[in-house]
Amino acid sequence: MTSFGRPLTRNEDPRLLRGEALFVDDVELPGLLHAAFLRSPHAHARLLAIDTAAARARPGVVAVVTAADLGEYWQPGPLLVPPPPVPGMEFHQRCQVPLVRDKARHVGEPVAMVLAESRYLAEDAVADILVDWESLPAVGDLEAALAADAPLVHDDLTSNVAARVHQARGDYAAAARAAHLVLKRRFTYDRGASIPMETRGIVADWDRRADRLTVWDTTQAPVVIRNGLAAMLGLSERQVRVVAPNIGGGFGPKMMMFYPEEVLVPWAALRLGRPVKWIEDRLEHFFATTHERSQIHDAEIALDAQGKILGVRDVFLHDTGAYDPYGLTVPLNSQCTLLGCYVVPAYDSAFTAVFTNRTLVTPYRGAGRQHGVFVMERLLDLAARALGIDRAEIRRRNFIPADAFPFDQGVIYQDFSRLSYDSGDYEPILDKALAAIGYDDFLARVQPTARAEGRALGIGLVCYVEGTGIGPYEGARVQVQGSGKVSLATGIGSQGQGHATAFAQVVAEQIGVDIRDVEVVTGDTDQFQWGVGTFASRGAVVAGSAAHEAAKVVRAKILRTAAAHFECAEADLVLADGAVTVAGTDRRIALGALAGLANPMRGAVTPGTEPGLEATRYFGPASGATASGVHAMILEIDRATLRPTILDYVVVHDCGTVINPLILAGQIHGGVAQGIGNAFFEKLAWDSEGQLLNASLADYLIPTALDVPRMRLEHTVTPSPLNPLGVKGAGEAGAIPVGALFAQAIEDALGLPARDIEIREMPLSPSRLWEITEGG
Ligand code: MCN
Repeated sequence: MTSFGRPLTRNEDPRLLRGEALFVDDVELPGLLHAAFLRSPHAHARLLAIDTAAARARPGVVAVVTAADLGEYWQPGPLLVPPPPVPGMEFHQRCQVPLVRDKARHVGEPVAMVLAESRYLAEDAVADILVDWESLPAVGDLEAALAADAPLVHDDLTSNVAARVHQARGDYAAAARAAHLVLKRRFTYDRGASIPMETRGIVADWDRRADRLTVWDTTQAPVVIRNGLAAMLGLSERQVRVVAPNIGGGFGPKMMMFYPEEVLVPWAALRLGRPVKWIEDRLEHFFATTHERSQIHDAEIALDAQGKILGVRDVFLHDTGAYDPYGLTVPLNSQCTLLGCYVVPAYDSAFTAVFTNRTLVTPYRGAGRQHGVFVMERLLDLAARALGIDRAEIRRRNFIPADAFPFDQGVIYQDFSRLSYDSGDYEPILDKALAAIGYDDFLARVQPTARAEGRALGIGLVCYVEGTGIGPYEGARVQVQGSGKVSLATGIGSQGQGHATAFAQVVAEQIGVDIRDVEVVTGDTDQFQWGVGTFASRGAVVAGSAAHEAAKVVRAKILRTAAAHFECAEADLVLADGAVTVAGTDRRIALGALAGLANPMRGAVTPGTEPGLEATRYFGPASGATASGVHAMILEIDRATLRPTILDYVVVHDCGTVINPLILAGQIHGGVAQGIGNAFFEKLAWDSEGQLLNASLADYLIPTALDVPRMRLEHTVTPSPLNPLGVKGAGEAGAIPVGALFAQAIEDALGLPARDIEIREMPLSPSRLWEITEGG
């Protein structure tokens, strides 16, 4: 029976559950040194002098490294994502240096690295380092950063503007003039952190006999790290092996290539000839691992009297933090995703990315899409309220019709192509969601009854698209081994997405083996040489398709080899259960034995043939696949404490063909949990000087299992025509719409329309909600 599409439990779980899986911190090597970092306590300060003598003198300390010690290796990191090809755009690239030499630009920026026999000694020695700082006024606030007299984060620029991008199509001014209603509002979405269970970590080992550097790294992009490290350290790519073993969550920030520690730890291992380990502690994680979200939007929507959108205008600020190595991925995603599931005849959107003295901003699950969805869905909610149209109905009236795909949105997207939705059908998704949550019954019966009892119950429903599966490419090698097991290697890494199972299902589908007999290797550059990384929900689409293509070639080789062996036609063969059988006979050969036949001592290589049952294939999609969905929620607000309790939560999701529904459900559940955190718990609090005030899990609250409701998940399937599996990605969908959903459901629960109070900011908290609703 085929395994593709079945909810199989994960191949990787037994080892993980038994605690036997290798994580970076499990790597122990003889002679291991431990690194600890002195980090800037200031958001903005000039480094006048640094005295490391006491630290160096401490017993057990092997080296103390400052910017001066790095010599030619003291270079800003590479620009990871170049600016998009939008005509007239402005972009100032400022990448982070490995150690502060002249000026620190955010709290937590590395200043010195101590290498010692233990982490304890290294930490003690960090405390011995004396730095003479000249503290400078800092830019800790997004809007203040643009004031004429704002301190400059980068002295060589004339302002804190990092980029300006304007994309427009249609005539918004004319749309607004013709409109029955023009609604203009300000929306804010504040900063959050991704908080993976495992923080970042690196172990580097220079093997002088083999002339090779091995780096275990919690990265989402092992091949890119391998190539970059080779270039930065003056080694060939062959000399560097990067292994991203099991990783306890990445969510985007582990895609940041390169963090200073990612260069410094391998550099130290090479320099000292001893292996070096650094594991980020949770405090460091708050300051030194990238954040996301903070934007301020001034948006307006123009509609006719029936609620048809005539145009949208959006002008927004995006906080990029102190450096912008990741280019404009996040604000560009916000700009594009705002268009959502809707026909927007005129769109005019301009953003300014702004340097601040805060931790860098790079993609975190959703990668800017939350903001776009929040702004658009809120505009529609408020417009529906003003026009007296039902919330579901106003969305339905504006959906892109099912026969309009592929649908050109006319804006430049994250992958620098023009954003085009490959396929979709939004009305059935909405209908399923309305039915599942009991929308009509809730409004007609449940809510009035609850209100009569003094209870504040509200319903929300939010539509969204998720751009997934962008290129440029991934590759896969499939090989039948002599043991009969099938191996699959790809260049991407896994951080918990279940690739070892889902990709095994893709391969097993072609080769007719049990998925437990498919050994999937991801994240080891010695196993697969090329690849880009796990981000933008592209694993299933891009690496999955490469695995499919490679497995198809292997299947053909299997049948060809078996036909020659049995001296029969390929059409007479059945490939199943790890063996090839001549149909209707007992003539059978196991795949392992066939692999031996395909790779004999003699005669395998004749002109035009190659030995072995193996193949390598690459897949690069023409453009991304657009998944879509509706989340609907019923919640109750405790009137005394303003704490919400989610009573029901429905997700209807279309990610094309589903490889493994169980994994998919896990992806959605995890995403929603993170979305709930972003919406109602998690907010990084800063003072105006760029100091982070809640850098601990006691102060920065993340949702617990008790805060995450049971979810009901349903699917529709609109296959993508852009890849052979028909799949679309699903990794970020859970997180994207939750903020907008909370805002709508809370307004509904508190009966806010009547009181003319609007929720236009994320994240919320009971106290913030009290301020909004009570005017505190
Ligand atoms: N899948 C499926 N059928 C589909 C689509 C996906 O069965 N139609 C399965 C895939 O085979 C894969 C999983 O769902 O096993 C996620 O696939 P995909 O949507 O392609 O996402 P990626 O593999 O590219 O993973 C990246 C994505 C992103 S962008 C973030 S952020 C995120 C996420 O995955 N980070 C995660 N989910 C995460 N899950 C865990 N546990 N940890 C993270 O860091």
